[in-house]
Amino acid sequence: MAASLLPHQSNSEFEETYRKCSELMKTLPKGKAWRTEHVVQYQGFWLNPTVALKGVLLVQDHFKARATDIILSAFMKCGTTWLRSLMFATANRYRFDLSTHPLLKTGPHDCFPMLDSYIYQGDSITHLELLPSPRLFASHMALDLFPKSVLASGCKFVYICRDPKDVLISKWHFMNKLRVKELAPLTLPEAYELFCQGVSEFGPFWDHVLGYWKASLESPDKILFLKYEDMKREPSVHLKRLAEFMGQPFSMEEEKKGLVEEILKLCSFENLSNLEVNKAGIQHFSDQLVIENRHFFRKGQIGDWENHLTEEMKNRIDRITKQKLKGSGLTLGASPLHNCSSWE
Ligand code: PAP
Repeated sequence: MAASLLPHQSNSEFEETYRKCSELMKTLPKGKAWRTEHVVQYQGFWLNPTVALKGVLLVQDHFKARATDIILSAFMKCGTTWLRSLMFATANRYRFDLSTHPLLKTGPHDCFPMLDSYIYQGDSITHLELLPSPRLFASHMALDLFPKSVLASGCKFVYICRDPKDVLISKWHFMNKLRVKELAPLTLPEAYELFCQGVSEFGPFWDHVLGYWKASLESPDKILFLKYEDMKREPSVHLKRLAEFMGQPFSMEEEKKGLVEEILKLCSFENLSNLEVNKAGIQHFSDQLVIENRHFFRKGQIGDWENHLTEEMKNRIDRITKQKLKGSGLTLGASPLHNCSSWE
């Protein structure tokens, strides 16, 4: 729907939230940030004060979830771009032909909004409310940061996590590309130390993962917990699980026609990263945050940490992971295979 057809959204009802945000910024504990100077700790999680904190508060105060919403959630650099494409292509497979698919022209980031960064842009709350059901959103928010009303709405979450060592390396590369010019680049030892201490935008990483993991055990029909490594190793197995969870399982006929493989090919790193829109396009999150699409595609591999971390660094992250996840039943990295024939 064209923006001009939308009713005018007055910002007055959000003024209270903006005022709260300014007040909070002055009082919340501060930590060193990866992209900007500092992050603030809000309800246990580290957030950029001008972008993410504002988004989280607006979601908490104003977002009205619907039972039919599906929110793709992840800590940074765990596979949002990939999952976004897969979910969009799966949900809309009856509408679009794969050869002229909108993903080929608009790229993954414009196919559905990142809730927490979109919500504070202009008339976005009105836009969100006018979107037809079922709505798809992406988010980096920890589950505990969502208001109770979202969970009570009966909406679904798809969560993707990844080996924290690869997350650290991916995030370190990404944040240095976006780092404000006035600051010297963040060195890997600095990023590593901050990551281990949990001081990392939207983190601590382990708390983020555990929140969704525990909720997925309690409500498996509402929260689908996926791992990047499993998706890489057995993509068709997990795409079929995803489609089923979304309430749109692939039929035998679709499977026989090879639709699962075609969607995987459309959304593959190789295909997406070579599209013009992903080489030259940009995302305008705010006046302070404009990201070139190409930065969302780096290597798309498992285990790149081996090229960067020493044995000692690796061991410390593995120790923290073991300690934090103890008793949860969760292990990070690849799970046992479902189907050996689908190894890449
Ligand atoms: P975000 O947190 O900024 O949204 P996100 O998309 O979650 O980023 O993660 C980016 C990572 O996914 C990058 O990993 P790398 O730095 O280790 O390479 C990126 O390359 C990878 N990625 C992007 N698209 C795909 C894809 N289609 N398949 C597999 N991996 C992908």
